[in-house]
Amino acid sequence: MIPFVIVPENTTSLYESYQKVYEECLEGNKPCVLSEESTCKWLARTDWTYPDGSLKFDFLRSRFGRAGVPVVQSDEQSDYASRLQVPVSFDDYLEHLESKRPLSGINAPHGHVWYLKDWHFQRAFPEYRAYTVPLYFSSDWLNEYCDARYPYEPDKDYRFLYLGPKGSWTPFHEDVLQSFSWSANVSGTKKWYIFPAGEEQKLIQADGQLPSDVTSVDLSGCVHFVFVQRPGEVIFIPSGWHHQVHNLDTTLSVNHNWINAATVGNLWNLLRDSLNKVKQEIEDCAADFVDAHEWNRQCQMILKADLGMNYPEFFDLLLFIGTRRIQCDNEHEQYEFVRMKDIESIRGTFKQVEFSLDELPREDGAPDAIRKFLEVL
Ligand SMILES: O=C(O)CCC(=O)C(=O)O
Ligand SMILES: [Fe+2]
Repeated sequence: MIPFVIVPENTTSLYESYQKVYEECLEGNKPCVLSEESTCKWLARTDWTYPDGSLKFDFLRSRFGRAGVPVVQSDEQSDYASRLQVPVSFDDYLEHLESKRPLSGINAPHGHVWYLKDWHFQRAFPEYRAYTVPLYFSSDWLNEYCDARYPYEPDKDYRFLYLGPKGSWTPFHEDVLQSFSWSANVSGTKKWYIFPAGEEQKLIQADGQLPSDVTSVDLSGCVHFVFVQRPGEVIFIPSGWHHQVHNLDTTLSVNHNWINAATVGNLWNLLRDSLNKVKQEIEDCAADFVDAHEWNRQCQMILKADLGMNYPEFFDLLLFIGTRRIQCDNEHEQYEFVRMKDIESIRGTFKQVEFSLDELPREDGAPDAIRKFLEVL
């Protein structure tokens, strides 16, 4: 039995149901699924699919065909991170999906399965409002921050579109930065294998690595859920929960990663643990640095390369969101309970980080900004 909550979005009191889902699923870090009604009005569903749910290839081609998209080979068991992303045109990819002919311009044997992954569709077509973020997942510090800091960079957000044929799949992994993710099927069906945070430890192999394909290992001693996600449904994956995903037919989905007050503690723990590992790894070269500040700067550079975020960026994100919430100039103003949670969790995190501020590079202004911020609160 899968302990998923199916949440109808249109309850009589949206505010009450938002608060309930926020507490049970986001703070409780438990998965849930939103029913098909939560996406049925999306342009992505009305414009892109026929009443039988299949994709309107001609519409997609005429509207978005000239865009470049990233595809990966998806038929081999290979390390997730080391898969090579190949840029192709969306036109060529659609042609390949529809005709089953090899992907044009790519020198790969016939029959290879190509999966279009991590396309920053909203950045590519900002004027086309393909979908709206479900209310329950709207407190999103990460994309709010990216939009303000990097509004014109095509890849600097955490909003993605996926499209793959039957048989394409995503190996076993957890999402970046201890983030939450939601994933909505615009068309098609996905089979999910989902593991509560920490449960993946039971699957560590003799080589110290996690398996990339959990369908080929014995899962009997390991708590996990298998869920088949139908067209239109939205699945919520909690922070730190490993998962593996298979497309059971041609499937187009949109997916966001995000962090907020409910995950920020996990992210801070991840940053701290990862920085300690970086320091241990390069301990031998510590003497090569002129002073502690040069050493700290190098450690933060490696942290950024490893995780995609480091301390200065994390503090900048918190200061940005915290300032906005205090000034109250954000679009979720009516949801006062989330605003209060945001302020409280940022204050709590800054209280903890006060002791790590001397690990920042000298020129970083965060320590003063954080101290000032704590004075205001
Ligand atoms: O749909 C997929 O292939 C992967 C989706 C995923 O990993 C996610 O939404 O976090
Ligand atoms: Fe994922």
